[in-house]
Amino acid sequence: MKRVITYGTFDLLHYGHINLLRRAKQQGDYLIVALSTDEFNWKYKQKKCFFDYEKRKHLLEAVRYVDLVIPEHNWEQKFDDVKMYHVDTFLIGDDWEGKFDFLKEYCEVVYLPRTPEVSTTQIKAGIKG
Ligand code: C2G
Repeated sequence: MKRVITYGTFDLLHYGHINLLRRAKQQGDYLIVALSTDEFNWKYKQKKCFFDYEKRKHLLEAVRYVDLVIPEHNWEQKFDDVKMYHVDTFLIGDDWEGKFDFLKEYCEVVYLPRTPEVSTTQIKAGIKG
């Protein structure tokens, strides 16, 4: 069984996220999503989420491509996650191109093109009008 892991905030889940998750699942048989906690988002990514962690987790668990959702508490946990979950492939959007190449000694590292025309920031701006 080929195990894939990806990381993210996935706030205001949209079709760009779904495109990523669909392609991630195509890379293997089992997809783990490490979902950024509210604390991690605020402290390290300066992101204030519209939906809190539990709501974002609930949404992701309803996505057919996702097999397991775990919390992302910090930048450093990727090493441990890859080992603990016997991950074969780490995958993320190419806005992170090159940033996680240090994982290459532990697993395959894949950067996929983002869906260019949609973003959570843009959706939030639209909500504000
Ligand atoms: N994404 C995408 N297309 C978009 C928006 C997002 O393909 N239009 C992808 C991103 O490249 C990422 C995933 O969807 O792979 C989740 O995006 P974010 O929630 O913005 O994740 P981010 O804040 O970049 O967190 O440790 C890594 C970080 O947790 C990644």
